[in-house]
Amino acid sequence: MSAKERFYVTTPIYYPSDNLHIGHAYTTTVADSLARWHRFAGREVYFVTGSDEHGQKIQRAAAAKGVTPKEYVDVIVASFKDLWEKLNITYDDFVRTTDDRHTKAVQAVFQKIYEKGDIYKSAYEGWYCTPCETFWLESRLEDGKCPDCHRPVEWVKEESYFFRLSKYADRLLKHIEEHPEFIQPETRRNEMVNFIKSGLEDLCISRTTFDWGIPVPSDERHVVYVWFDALTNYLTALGYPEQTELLDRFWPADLHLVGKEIMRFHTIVWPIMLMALDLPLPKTVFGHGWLLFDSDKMSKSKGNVVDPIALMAEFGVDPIRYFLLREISFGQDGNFSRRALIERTNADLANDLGNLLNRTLSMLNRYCAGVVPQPAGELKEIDQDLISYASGLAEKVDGLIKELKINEALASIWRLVGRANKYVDERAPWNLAKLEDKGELGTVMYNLVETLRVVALLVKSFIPETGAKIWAQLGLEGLESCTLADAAWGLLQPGTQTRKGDPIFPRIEVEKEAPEPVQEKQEKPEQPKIEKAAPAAPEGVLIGIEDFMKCELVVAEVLAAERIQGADKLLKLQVDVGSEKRQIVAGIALHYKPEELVGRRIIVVKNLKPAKLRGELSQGMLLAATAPDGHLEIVSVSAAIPAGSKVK
Ligand code: ME8
Repeated sequence: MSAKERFYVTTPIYYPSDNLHIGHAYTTTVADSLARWHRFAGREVYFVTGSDEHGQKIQRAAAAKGVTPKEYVDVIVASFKDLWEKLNITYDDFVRTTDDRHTKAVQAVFQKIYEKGDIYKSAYEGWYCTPCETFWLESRLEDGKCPDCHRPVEWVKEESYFFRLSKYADRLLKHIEEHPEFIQPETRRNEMVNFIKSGLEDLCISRTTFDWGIPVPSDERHVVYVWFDALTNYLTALGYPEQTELLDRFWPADLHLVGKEIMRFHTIVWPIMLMALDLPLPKTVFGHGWLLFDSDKMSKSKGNVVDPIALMAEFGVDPIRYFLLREISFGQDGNFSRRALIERTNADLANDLGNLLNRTLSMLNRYCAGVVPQPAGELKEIDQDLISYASGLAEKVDGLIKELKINEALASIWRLVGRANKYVDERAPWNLAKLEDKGELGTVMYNLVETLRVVALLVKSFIPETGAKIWAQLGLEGLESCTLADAAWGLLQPGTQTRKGDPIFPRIEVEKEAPEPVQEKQEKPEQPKIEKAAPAAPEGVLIGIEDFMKCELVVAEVLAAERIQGADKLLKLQVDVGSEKRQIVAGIALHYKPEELVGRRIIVVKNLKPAKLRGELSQGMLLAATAPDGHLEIVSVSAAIPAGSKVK
């Protein structure tokens, strides 16, 4: 039997100098989704994250609070773990650099490289950026400031140990050339190659002007430089310096996932440390882009960070996970905005996926008593089309995930969801249900439920709660033990009793453009103006006529209608409401072709606050009725009633 494939993935270990923000949640959500996917695909996975607790930055932050560094980090590290639990992160190990096992690993690494002759004692005199914990040559500064974070640097002069980076430059360049997958994406590889070619200086790897760090073996006046300390965590997690079974199984790492700003440490310093230790290099270091806020990098000092805990409390976990994974082209920078999050949730989760589940199970309840029927009869081309796309999808997603094309993997799953929604409209089960021979209805309903089963399996690594909810509504069990092979077409058992539940993603109504709410701002923002629409009045609650009269309903003639690019569900209508012309955006594109609407007299709520949908102004709302299976019809009157007529 061939050995199982393995996958060791890591995130950066974050600084507990402050609470984590959505940018940190991004890296960790990506790593978690990859780890979950590879486990699902039957691979042996090890997933490590942690906290980078030493260094001058933390020591100063603790002193400012009047507590010891350890007291300071203990509180913040607990909040990291709480965040990861809320975000459903399934790490196998969490390395704290204050763990004893880590001290042992760092001291062993230092000693081994020292004995090899690649560490020597000298004195450092030069610039240092404390927020980035980085030494800088004068020539690399920009306007005298740190070229990475643009904050002031400090002049440091102290006795230090140095690591002979320069000795390994050629070997590293050769490795990069021979292993194009080592540094990804390609733009980062080019940046790193240029950096190395511009000349590597030996690196200062100890400090003596403060003591919050791991002591250098046999010279305890020095503490190990925080990056030399932190990078070692990837070995600590496997039990280094012991020759453990974990180390044998999982080293070299398959993927170090990091933000692009710390690529130099991971693709130059870390590989050279490993070369000096005679250990193999990680297979891939991927430097992803930044999550920007108003096109600027989020950072505490700029006061523009978004708090993931507050977002999860408001929107739930899976909308946040989905947004991060789907919205941002992996490798590139992407913008975070509340508006984009709401639109993504509504379009992909509520409308596409949620609606497919809801309408399929409603129809199954109505036509088949909620029981999965036996497919019967010959397959039509439309059926074949759906089945063949769904059948090849698991393998396709696996390929995309292996290539780290995460947003494309999700897009390919959502193409199946889109196809299935279209399939409902094309195959119109409500018409098939009227036929005496129920064979074709059985085939169509089976195909829909089976599509949802496949979708639940394929999405569960990315949005785990959603996968589980769909699975439960389909009346299935044993999701945890399913593997990629279970996503093959046709494994759904006819006779399965489904259990329709509440909609899995209620739509979030957007009323107005609003400033983005942020975790912390120099000036407190006004109350966020994007509001969720008031929920529909519960059934049975009576309202007075004066409440109803507040609603100005009029007849409107549709003058023109068109699709909105990039929004499958929306149509943009130009209507005449008697007194004026208005634009209305309505989510009816799956039910009406634009040309079917022109000339119709529809009913609109004229005094609804204007809203923007996909950047298009909507000045009113049309009335429509939706059947439980999702079939939708617009309310309209004949041409005898002119535009502008009141409706009561
Ligand atoms: O650098 N967009 O820790 P750190 C995307 N301790 N990702 C972001 C982000 C943003 N706006 N902001 C942060 C350190 N990140 C070191 C690491 S590893 C041996 C030591 C993510 O707390 C991204 O992964 O500053 C980035 O590289 C990391 O957080 C920086 O976290």
